[in-house]
Amino acid sequence: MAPMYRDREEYTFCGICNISLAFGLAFLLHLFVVCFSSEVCETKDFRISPLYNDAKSVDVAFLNTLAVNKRDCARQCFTELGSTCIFFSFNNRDGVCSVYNSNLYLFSFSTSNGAKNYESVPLVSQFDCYDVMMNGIKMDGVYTITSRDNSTPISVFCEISDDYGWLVIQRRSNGSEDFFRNWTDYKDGFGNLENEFWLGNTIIHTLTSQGALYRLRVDLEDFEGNWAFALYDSFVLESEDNYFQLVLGQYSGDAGNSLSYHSGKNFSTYDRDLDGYDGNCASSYKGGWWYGACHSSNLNGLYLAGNHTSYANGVDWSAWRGYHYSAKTSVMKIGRKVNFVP
Ligand SMILES: [Ca+2]
Repeated sequence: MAPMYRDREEYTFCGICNISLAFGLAFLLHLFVVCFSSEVCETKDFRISPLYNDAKSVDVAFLNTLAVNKRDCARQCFTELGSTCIFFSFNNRDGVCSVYNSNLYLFSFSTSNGAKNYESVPLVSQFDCYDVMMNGIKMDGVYTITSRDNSTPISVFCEISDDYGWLVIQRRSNGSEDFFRNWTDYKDGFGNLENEFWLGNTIIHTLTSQGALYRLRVDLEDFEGNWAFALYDSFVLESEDNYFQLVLGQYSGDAGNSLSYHSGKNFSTYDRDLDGYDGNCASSYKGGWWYGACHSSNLNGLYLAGNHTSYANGVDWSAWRGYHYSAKTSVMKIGRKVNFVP
């Protein structure tokens, strides 16, 4: 049985002409009417579409009609399209119901006019790890998602729980990867998604600018096996034109807040000094980060494995273990903000 997600609704309609079954039976029995006389039922999961806050290209509906409520709209979608009904939009104010059979990544709907959009699960296109989870995936691992802007397939590592999916943008766990890298490496990403990596500033920018809102969670582990976390209730990485500037929301957690200082700061690397300091923070502290003058956290610093005598150049989170302790594990991950009222 499929898990029940909080924003997921099951619709079952009987007496629908299931196209493949109808033609199959019609061929065998030479009776097209069997499609309507047999009790053919169609069941599908739909979820309210969380993504389409902005209005870009709007696809042409298969049918625009009127419905008394969303269930009636769903019924009309099933009646018209059968199993190819994958999306419907219903506006409570004027009763306008639009039904679609196109690929989801073509859609971009405004919800400002009061319409709510429902998409079938599994999704035709998954835009992040929340979608991967919604499609029924239950294991952590590398999955392919599709960016909404240019439809480019992207491999990402998803951490999946029962009702949530995090997309990992950074992992340190054993020091196998060199993180003292140049602007281009941080821009394009490096490392191994199953091990240590930086996903890449361009991809992170693309993900956080595709119309959905994201949170950032930072998980830290010391060499005694203690974990701490920091959660930021919004997270955006600006474009390269804006120097991959970090924009963070409110902090919560038990690791201490060592990232808000970096909100509004440019990304800097040793070969691209965009920090707010006379010297070169990236060179001094051996990482790529949103340095100011210079930092309160340095999770892309040297993997110094615990206590270090050098100052502030390790995988440091100052509010947690100060400037002389380099974490065993650091995981930075983004998750879509989900707040559905179907
Ligand atoms: Ca500088």
